[in-house]
Amino acid sequence: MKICVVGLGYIGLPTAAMLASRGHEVVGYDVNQKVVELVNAGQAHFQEPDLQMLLTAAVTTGQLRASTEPETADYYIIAVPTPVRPGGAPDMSYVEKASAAIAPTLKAGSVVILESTSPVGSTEMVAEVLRHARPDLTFPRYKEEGADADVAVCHCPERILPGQMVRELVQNDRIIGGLTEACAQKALDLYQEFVTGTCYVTDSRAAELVKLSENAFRDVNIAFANELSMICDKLEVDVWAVRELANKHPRVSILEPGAGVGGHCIAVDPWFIVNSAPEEARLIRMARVVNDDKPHRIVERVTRLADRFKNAVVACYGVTYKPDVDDLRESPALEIVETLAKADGLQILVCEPNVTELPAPLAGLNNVQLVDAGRAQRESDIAVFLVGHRQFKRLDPNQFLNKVVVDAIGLVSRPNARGV
Ligand code: SAJ
Repeated sequence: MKICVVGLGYIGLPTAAMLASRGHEVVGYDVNQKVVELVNAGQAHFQEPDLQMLLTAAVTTGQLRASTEPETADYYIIAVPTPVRPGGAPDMSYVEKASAAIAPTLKAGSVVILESTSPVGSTEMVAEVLRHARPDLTFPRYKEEGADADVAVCHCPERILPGQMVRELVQNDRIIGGLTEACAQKALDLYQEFVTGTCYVTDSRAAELVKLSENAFRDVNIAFANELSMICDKLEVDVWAVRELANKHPRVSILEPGAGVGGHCIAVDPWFIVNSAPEEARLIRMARVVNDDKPHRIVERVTRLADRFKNAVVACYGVTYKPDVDDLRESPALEIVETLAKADGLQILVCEPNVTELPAPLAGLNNVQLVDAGRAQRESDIAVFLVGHRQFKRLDPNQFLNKVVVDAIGLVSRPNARGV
């Protein structure tokens, strides 16, 4: 089978390498020349466990190559960004451009699969763009079964967790949403080859909303935990004790409060639901507001505590969007550190084992330094724990007994509940 993967980013690159490792001829199409060169040189352009190994094998065996031009294929997998515009509307321009770019290369029998997380109706939009560009071919319409179209169009949303992408690509269950049942069947044939989880077949709109619901569910549940942490701060109760003990109930499972919600998915996708159903999506919208507010609360707390010192030295542990990744996208920890760095009179020590230099918003600020954990501990007045990297979990909590600590992630202050 020949497969054209459109977009060699966080989802497209592991997917392309995986499909190549299963013996398919894969061409990765990306508009970014630098990414194409790196992939052709067998180099991943971001860190992800096992990805480099998979990619090296795929490129050296010649099963995977990258190009700045799309090529005619049996299957097309679109994995391009779907960001949110200020105000909450989705920016579907990358999907539209990707669809327009592949349209001239389609042949009768091609299957086009949208994997990018997208608002309800997007798969129909892709079919519309293709139909407009290729009047010589027939395309399916939503739930219009009957005569087979020349080209099948589906939505099979990606569901892989950064940090575990390669494993989850194979093991996770998949949702296969066809514009028609015949479309879904064709996509199913591809996914069943490499997915060891179950593939569930549904229609494209349901598949779109399933994916959005997964991330909105997580956002709402994290918002509950973050709101609880703010309530606990106000009432001077230890949120970690409350969470631990409430979770002893057989039907309660409170997620972890933290610095806020980051990454390119959970902080973005709920807006697609809110934008499509603004009157109805009240809880989902409020969860976004609560999670977006969390970094401000942490900044307020640190600056209030820093007033006790003259030119306080603040050690910030972690700037990535979550533990054990080097990804800084939409990172609430980075937002917190940046705001503190721009506040008056604070010296900031950044301890982040997953980066080798200060990230862009902090580089060049003369009150900010990237330091190791030892120096951060020795030289700081205030320790602010923002991301629970595995290196930080090995720190001895006793080292921080004589410091002012703001522990957003329960790293050193997490109590053990005593069961008697
Ligand atoms: N977080 C908390 N408390 C928690 C769990 C997470 O504050 O208890 C924070 C993290 O620190 C991070 C953010 O939430 O800032 C999101 O992290 P995450 O690990 O929950 O999820 P992502 O964004 O890395 O990946 C999600 C996953 N979706 C779900 O778990 C429902 C993944 O499976 C999706 O493929 C991915 O979004 C995506 O691409 O949509």
